[in-house]
Amino acid sequence: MQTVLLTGFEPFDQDSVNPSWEAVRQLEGVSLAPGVQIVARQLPCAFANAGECLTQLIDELRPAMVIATGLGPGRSDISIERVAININDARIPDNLGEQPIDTAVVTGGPAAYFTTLPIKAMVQSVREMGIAASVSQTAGTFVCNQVFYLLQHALAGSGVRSGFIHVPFLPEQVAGSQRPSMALGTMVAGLQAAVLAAWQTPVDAKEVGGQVS
Ligand code: PCA
Repeated sequence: MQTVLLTGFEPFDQDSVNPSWEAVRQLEGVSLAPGVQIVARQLPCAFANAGECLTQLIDELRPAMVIATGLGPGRSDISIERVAININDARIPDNLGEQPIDTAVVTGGPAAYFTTLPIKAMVQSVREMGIAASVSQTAGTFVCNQVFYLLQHALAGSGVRSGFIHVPFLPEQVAGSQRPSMALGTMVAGLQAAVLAAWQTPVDAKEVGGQVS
C-alpha cells in the first residue's frame, strides 16, 4: 500500500475552523489508484512545531507524495503554489504567540524551493470539474510558507513529490462581508481532482499560468 499524505491546519487568528483541515479530513482513506490511499493529518499553526510535526509524519508514514494545504484568507479559488521562500515575516502572531519578522526558515538554506508537483496539470484538472483554480506565485510569509519550505527542504532530491495548496474561506466564515469563499463540498472535490492529477501526471502540462505582476 502506498500513502499520499495530505495535511490541513488547525484554526488560527480568531477563526474556529480552518477550511483546509475541514476539506482534507474528508479525503482520509480515499483511494487514488489500486494500492494508493490518502492519509489526512492536521498540523498546528505555529512556527515552533508545524514543520517538525510534518517531518515526523513523513518519517512515520513514508508517503509516496505529500501535499500540504492551508487557508489563504482572501483567496477565491484552489490556489496551487509554485514556490516556497526562505523567509518568515508574520503579520499576526501564530497560535503560540510567536511573530517572527524577517527570519530565515532554514539558516543558510536556498532562497527558495519550487514545488515538485505538476501545477499546470493540477489547475487544468480542477477547472475541468467547473471549479475555480489557478497557479499562485506566492504562498505568503506566514506558517504555510514555512511548512511548504520545510517540506520541500526535507524531500529535496528524494524523488517524493510535494507541494502546497491554499484554499479560500468557507462561506460561513465571511457571512455579511464581500470576502471570497468556497463551499466545503466544492473545495473537497477540487482538492481531490488536484491530488489525483498530481498522482497521475509525471510531466507537467505546458499551459499559461503566469501573471504580469
Ligand atoms: N493558513 C496560514 C497558516 C495556517 C493556514 O491555514 C498561512 O497561509 O500561512
